[in-house]
Amino acid sequence: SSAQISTDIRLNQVGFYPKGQKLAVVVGEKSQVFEIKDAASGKTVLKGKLSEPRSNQHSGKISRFADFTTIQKKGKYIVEIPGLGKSASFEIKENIHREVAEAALKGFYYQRASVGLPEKFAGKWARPAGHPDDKILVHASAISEGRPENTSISSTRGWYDAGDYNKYVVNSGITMGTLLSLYEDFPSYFEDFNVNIPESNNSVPDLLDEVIWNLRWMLTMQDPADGGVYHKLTNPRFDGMVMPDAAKNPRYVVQKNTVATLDFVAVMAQSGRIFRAFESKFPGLADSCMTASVKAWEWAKKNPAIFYNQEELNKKFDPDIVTGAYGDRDASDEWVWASAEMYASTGKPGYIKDIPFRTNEPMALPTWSQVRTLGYYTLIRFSETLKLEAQLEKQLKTSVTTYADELLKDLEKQPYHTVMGKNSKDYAWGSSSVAANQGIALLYAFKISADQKYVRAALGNLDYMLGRNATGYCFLTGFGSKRVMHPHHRPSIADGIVDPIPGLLSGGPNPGQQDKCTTYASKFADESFTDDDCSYASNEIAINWNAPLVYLAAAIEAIMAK
Ligand code: 9MR
Repeated sequence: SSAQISTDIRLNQVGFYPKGQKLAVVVGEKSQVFEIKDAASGKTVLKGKLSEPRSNQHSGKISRFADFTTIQKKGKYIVEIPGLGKSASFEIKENIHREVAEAALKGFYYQRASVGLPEKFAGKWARPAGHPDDKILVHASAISEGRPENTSISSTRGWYDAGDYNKYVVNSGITMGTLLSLYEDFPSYFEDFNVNIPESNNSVPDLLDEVIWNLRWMLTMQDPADGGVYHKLTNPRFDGMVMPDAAKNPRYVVQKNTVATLDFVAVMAQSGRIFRAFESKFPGLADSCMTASVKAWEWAKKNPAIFYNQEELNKKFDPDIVTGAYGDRDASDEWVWASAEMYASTGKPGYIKDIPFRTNEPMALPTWSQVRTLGYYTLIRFSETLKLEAQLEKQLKTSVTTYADELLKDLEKQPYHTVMGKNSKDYAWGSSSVAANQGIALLYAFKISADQKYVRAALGNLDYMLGRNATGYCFLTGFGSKRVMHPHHRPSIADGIVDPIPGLLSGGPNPGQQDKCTTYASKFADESFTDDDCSYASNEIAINWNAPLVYLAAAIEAIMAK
C-alpha cells in the first residue's frame, strides 16, 4: 500500500495471537472505517467500521478503535485508515509474545554487577566487568556494636537497580518476589525457556539461574552478627554516565532497617522452598535461605520500627548518601508478605497469627513500598496445600477479584480500551509497571475464577506496553516500530552503540516530570513521556518494572498456549 505510516494508529507493534482479541486505536475525529491488509500483497482481508468515538479523560482527544479479532490466519498485516494512513506491519501467530518474555528476562542478565558480559551472551553489548563489590565499606549508619569502623564486607553480584549502578534491598525484594512467583505459578513453562546466559545448560530453568545471581548478593546484605539487613549498597552519589568498569567510586552498605529486613525475609523464605527441589544442583542453598529468613524475621520482631529516612540519616552521619532512597515508613504490608512466605515455606501457622491481612480494605497494587498483595498471591497459590482457613482464603480471593472487577468497569469506554490509564494515578513514576502489575492481578483473578475476560484485559495491558497507548511508543527496548532509543540507562548511554540494551522496560508516562527535561511531548498524564536520556522520571528502566513484564508476557504465553 502507498499510504503513509501514521503514528495516530496505535496498536501492539509486536502482534497478536490467532485466537486473541485484536484492537487498534485511531486518534482523531475524521475516520469512520478501517481496512486490514496483507502486508506483503497489499490485498485487503477485512473491511470494518471503527467504534463510536471515545473522549480521552486526560487529554480530551477523540479516539475510536478498530476490532479485527476475527482475523485468525497467521501472517503479516497492516491496518489502513483511508484518508489517514497505515500502521507499520505486525504479525499474527502463536506464541507471539515469546520473544518479549525472553528478552525481558535477558534484560536482567545485562544488569548483572561484578561480572563481564562476553559477546557469546551479550552480542554487540558485550562489556567488561564492573563493580566487583568485594570491598564494601560499612557506612557509619550501619556499624553494629563491637564492629570496628572502616570494616569492609564482600557483597558481590546482584543486579544494578535501574539506570544507576546501585543495589537496593527493598526494590530487589519485590523484583525477586515477582520472578519467583512467576516460577511457582507456571513451573512447566520454564522447562523449555532458554535465554542464552552462562548457566543456560545447567539443567536449571534460566529464570531461576538468573534469580540466583541476585539471591547470592542479597544473602550478603544480612549482618551475620544480628540478622538485620542493610538497606542498600550504594555510592554516596550517583555515578556519571559511564560504563560499569569506569565507575570506581567507593561504595557503602547503609542502615539496617525493618522494611528491608522483612522484604529479605520474604525473598529468602520463598527461595528456600523453591531451591529445595534443586538441592543436588545447589547443595545447601535452600537451607542457607531458610536460616537467613528465620534470623532476619527474629531481628524484625526485635526491631519493628526502624525506618530508613535518608534526610535524617544525613544529618547524623557522613558521608551524605543522596542516591535512591526507597524510604518506606510503614512496615505493616511487609509483615503481611514476610509472614505469608514464612508460613508457605514452613507450614507453621504461627507465622500468620496476629498479622492483620487487611482484606477489608481495597486490594493494593504491588509497588516497592506496598507489598501486602504479594502475600495474598502466595497464600492463594498454596491455599490447598496449606489447608488455609476457609474464611481467610475467601477473603483473599474476594479481595483480588473485587479489585479486578473494579478495573474492568467501563473498560469499553476507555480511549485505548485498556484498564491501564482509567485513573490518572496510574501514571505514576514507572507507570509501565502499573500496567504490568494490573495485568498480573487480572491473571490471579483468572486463576481464581477461570473467567477469560480477565485474560483478555491482561493482554490489553500488554498491548498497552507494546504500543496501544497515548505516546505511540512500544516501551520495551529492542521491540516495536516506534522504539524507545534513549532510555536513562548508563550502559545504553555510554557504550557508543546506537541501539540501547534490549529487553528493558521504559518507565513510561509520568506527569510529575521530576527530571525537568524540556523535551516532554505533553503535560497530559498519558502523554507525559520523552524518549530522552535526561528523563529519569519517564524513560528510566528498573528491575522492579522489568519483572512484572516478564511475569505478564510469560504467563500470557503459557495461558494462551493451552
Ligand atoms: O521507582 C521509584 C519511584 O517510585 C520513586 O518515586 C522515585 C523517586 O524516589 O524513585 C524511583 O526509583 C529509582 C530509585 O530511587 C533509584 N534508581 C532508579 C529508580 C527508578 O527511577
